[in-house]
Amino acid sequence: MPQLQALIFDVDGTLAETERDGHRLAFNRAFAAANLDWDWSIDLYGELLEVAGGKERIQFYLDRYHPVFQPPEAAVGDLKSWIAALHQAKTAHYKQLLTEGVIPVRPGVRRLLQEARAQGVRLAIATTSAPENAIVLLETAIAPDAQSWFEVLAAGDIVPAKKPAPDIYFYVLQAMQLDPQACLVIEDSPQGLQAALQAGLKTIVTVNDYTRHQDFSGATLILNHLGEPDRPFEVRAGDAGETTYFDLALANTLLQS
Ligand code: XBP
Ligand code: MG
Repeated sequence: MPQLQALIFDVDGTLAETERDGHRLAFNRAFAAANLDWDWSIDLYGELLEVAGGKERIQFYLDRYHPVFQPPEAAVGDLKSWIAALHQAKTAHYKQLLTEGVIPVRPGVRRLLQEARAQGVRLAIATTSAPENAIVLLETAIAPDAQSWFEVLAAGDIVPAKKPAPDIYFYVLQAMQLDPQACLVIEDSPQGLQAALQAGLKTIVTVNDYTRHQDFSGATLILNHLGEPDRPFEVRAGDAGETTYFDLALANTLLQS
């Protein structure tokens, strides 16, 4: 079995808990600014997370709750471009929220990234979210130069089919010329897990409030978070041995198991 060569990180829910107090609020701010009386509550948003991607999520919401919706008179073009414009406004609100510093990085993430950099383990991002969102999150929540830590930042519409399709992971493997057996993925959602597994990648899941009760069959290890030396993780499924926080030694053991 090969040694670990790369870690591939999902962004939303994995690097930081961005969904409830980040993306959700940004969607609602964009709706209000567009004079729409839509309000995505915490519970409703949990339901809408079934569909990855902001534009796809708006379309899913319309199909389910406003099936006969017509864009306002003034909107130019078809529904798809109207959604794209609304989503662009949402992205601006989201980036503004991030610069306010409301979203902290999850436990263990910065430590693991630093350990990987120190040991020459390559890093990549595979996210459904827009690239600019991922970049601002890296800069604001992790480090001003954190974008440069990642060799590939695969995001948003770079592949046409979003998670649970495996395309974004195939994209990363191709761009970095990596064998999937030499990589580990960190994800937080069943859609992300499915995408990674279909690309032949072993996956560690760190659950969050929205995903803790979901089905993660096929994951190599399921944790509440990556943990820190003074903040042990809880193992939800899988075998972490005696380890209490996720580090490269554990990553290598899991890769070779
Ligand atoms: C999570 C998502 C994203 C965000 C919204 O992506 O589903 O769609 O909720 O992002 P991942 P955009 O966990 O793969 O990072 O509005 O920018 O699409
Ligand atoms: Mg995610």
